[in-house]
Amino acid sequence: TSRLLVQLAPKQAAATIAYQEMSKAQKKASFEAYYRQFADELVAELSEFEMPDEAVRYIKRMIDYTLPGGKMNRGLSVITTYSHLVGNRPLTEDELCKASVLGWCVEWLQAYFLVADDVMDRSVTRRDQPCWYLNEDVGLIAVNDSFILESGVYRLLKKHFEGDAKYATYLELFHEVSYQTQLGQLLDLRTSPEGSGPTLDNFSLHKHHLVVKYKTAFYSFYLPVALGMTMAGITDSKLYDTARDILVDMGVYFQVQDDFLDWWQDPEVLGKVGTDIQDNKCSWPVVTVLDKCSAADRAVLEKHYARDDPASVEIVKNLYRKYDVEGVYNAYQDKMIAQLTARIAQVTDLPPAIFTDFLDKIAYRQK
Ligand code: DMA
Ligand code: MG
Ligand code: MG
Ligand code: MG
Repeated sequence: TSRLLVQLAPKQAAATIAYQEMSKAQKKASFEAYYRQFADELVAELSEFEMPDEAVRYIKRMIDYTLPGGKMNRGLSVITTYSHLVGNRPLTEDELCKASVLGWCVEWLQAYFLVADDVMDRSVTRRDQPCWYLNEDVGLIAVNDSFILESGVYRLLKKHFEGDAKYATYLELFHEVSYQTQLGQLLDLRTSPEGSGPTLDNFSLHKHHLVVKYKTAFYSFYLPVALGMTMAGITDSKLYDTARDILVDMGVYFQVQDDFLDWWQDPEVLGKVGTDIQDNKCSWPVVTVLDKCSAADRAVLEKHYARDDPASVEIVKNLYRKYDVEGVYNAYQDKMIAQLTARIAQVTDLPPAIFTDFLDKIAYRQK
């Protein structure tokens, strides 16, 4: 082995990347360049599965439609985490490639959830374009497409990590958080049954917390960091507990932002049209109002929430204004950021920058 190391050393030394010194735009460009490589790998191996040209073209179109164009916070956080854990020394090309595979696997997982989520939520736009299922030749085929996106995670992991001592841990992490997310989506959808009219009695801040913890926090926040930790060779479960505690709460904050922006933000800025009011969602603005509104206003909500009618939606939004959901939200953000910052400052067994970097990406976000 020592002879092998000597042979490899010059090549690796020549190909090191000072990741922390790269600008935000450079990090994004590097990550995006890997997208083309990984997407092409998945498309190329379809010939081994006897897929006719038409099917290959469809899958290529589907992944190119559903994967790029997001903020890529989740994927990029895998690389940032790893980089902090190795002391911010320059990464070798091999390390950057591996961390980028894991990052893109998180983005593939996210695309899988979003394609299915948009069907179930009957959403209209996502990342500034019509939702995938709304393409004329797609429709409910999008359900199977979401499964193909999920398989992309495992194809990429197999291709790049089969035989690696950490392969099973990576698989385990993706399986675990996928199940948590699916359970969260179940709670989200069962709390908002379709065609039932409002189900306000099912809604509460407590219920909201449970839904968003499961549907969003684990896969969006814990997963990327846990992957970076695994790649860096961390095995102590206590460290994963420390990370999970902070990141799950950061994820809850992130989904409260998503719920608030759903009604408050201009769809042009957000890249998607909000549907939570029409969809009878147990979303943060409505539980915030329910928590403090009069019986008369609760009756107004009973009448107008969950109606696919612009006049009813406007009445609900007026109640959000009446009960100053925006002010409550601003105070909530300040409180969450202060609390998370204080907790991060207490972390001694992991580099706190892992968490501050992630928090900086989402604090006071507008989209
Ligand atoms: C997002 O919930 C959760 C998952 C697992 C996709 P959401 O429906 O509020 O997301 P969006 O607002 O992006 O449709
Ligand atoms: Mg949705
Ligand atoms: Mg949803
Ligand atoms: Mg939403």
